[in-house]
Amino acid sequence: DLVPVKRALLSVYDKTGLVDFAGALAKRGVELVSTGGSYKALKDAGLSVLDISEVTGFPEIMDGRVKTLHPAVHGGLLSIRDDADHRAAMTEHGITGIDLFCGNLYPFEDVVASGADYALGIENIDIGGPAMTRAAAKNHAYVTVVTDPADYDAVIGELDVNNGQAPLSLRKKLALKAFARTAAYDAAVSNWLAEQLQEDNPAHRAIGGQLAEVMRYGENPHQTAGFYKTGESRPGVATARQVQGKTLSYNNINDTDAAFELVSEFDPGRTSAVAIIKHANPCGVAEADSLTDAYKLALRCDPVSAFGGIVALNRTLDAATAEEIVKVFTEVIIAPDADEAAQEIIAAKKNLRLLLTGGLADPRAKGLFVKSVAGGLLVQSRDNGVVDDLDLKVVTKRAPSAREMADLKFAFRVAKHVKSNAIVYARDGATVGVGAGQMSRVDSARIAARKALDATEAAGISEALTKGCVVASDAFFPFADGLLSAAEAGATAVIQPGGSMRDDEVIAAADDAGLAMVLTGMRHFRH
Ligand code: 93A
Repeated sequence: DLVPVKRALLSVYDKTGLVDFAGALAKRGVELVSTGGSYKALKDAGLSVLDISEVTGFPEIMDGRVKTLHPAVHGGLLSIRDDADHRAAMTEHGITGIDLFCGNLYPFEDVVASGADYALGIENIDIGGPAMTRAAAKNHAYVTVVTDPADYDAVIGELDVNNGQAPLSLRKKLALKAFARTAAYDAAVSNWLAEQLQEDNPAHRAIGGQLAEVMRYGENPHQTAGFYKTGESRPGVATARQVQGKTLSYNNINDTDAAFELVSEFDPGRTSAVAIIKHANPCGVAEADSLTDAYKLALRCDPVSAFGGIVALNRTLDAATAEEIVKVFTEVIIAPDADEAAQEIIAAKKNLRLLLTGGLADPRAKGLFVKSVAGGLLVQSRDNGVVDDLDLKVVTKRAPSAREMADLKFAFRVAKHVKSNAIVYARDGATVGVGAGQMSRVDSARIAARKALDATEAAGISEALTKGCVVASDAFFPFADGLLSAAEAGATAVIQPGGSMRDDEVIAAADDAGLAMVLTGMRHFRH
């Protein structure tokens, strides 16, 4: 499993640690070969080194575009050392084996991140570097590939404990790292190109994230997890500044995203909105004149579930609202901003995370939504439908009152962010019961009604919160039963997409029950 390292090829853009590493190799009897700038750095440091053109017998041409793309290089990296035919080819063409490749690539990501124009971006796409990296990584049975200066010391350490030879375990580990690097590099190139061409490139963007963080575990402690960032500027959990608190867990990130995407539906120029999220579903959402009122109303919907929840706000967090939030055990607060007094109040709760996004996410923005299935990825455009843009049709004899209409829009806005089947009861700009994630719509309706009764009881009020409320459904009522169970609970108006084969039956039932009903023509499934 040990391979002697006799010849090394070094071709790095980032020359950090290069001279020390090459010097350490030379001291151990390794012959050095190098390219242009790397060669110069080594030579200047007094090391004995061969220029790559002495190996290829070919000059560097076309402004360096072709300097290492040569059979003498790739034959040296790819040959199977104990294969007779490969050995014969090496002898015939005068190819010497390269046992170690040390390389890092043109800084394409940095160059485009700093706003380079098209031509400069293209020029910074490294071709020869990834080719050598991949060749060396493929042939890790014989070759050690070093792509990260952070690994230089460890490689020398391994050579020392193994008599100048590289062990297979090291070569394998470094090969994996090398392929991960070239994969990320090509993903960055394709993402940039898609952006330049203003093309939506689902496959590329889906896999184009950069590993930003390795989490302690995933959804459960026996699962590993990482957070990949796509580099999109959308305000939210991936781009927010964490002001304080422990690092976010996998579930925290997922729930915080759901919470912030939901409050981003509420225009801060019109209203204050608060969402409290548990397990990616809202256990209370409200809008009001002040954030404090909105928070209290959101909490009223399901104070039991709000324990350990995520709170998202659509306006700058103020001290009065912060005082209310810290009364309940809360995992994360996310808001566009927080004033100083509010931050002081939050600071007293050391573990409570506070994330500031600098703004809200545009609910109408295009974007991608990725989900994995066995053996594949499902990619769809994000659900960017907004109820204000829809052509709402009143289909019942009675039209909703202005108050009902405002609540219907509110409830449908919220239902979009509730897992299907979603039923949302709302009154006066606040949810009063949420039924989420059931396999039948009528069950979601019953659960929402049940939760509204609990909330009424917890609030210690005599009149049921569902009395005179409205109800929203994320998809059509297939039968009249779900609608009737909402009417029974006290709902007076309904909003739903419509489009069922039995729409006529459902509309007739609504009329019989004296309900006003609005069809949106747009469904908001969320699974
Ligand atoms: O322009 S390239 O794609 N063509 C090549 O043949 C080639 N060979 C190495 N870029 C190439 N490289 C890259 O040059 C390496 O990946 C490395 O980033 C850089 C090292 O150049 P120097 O040693 O001249 O600084």
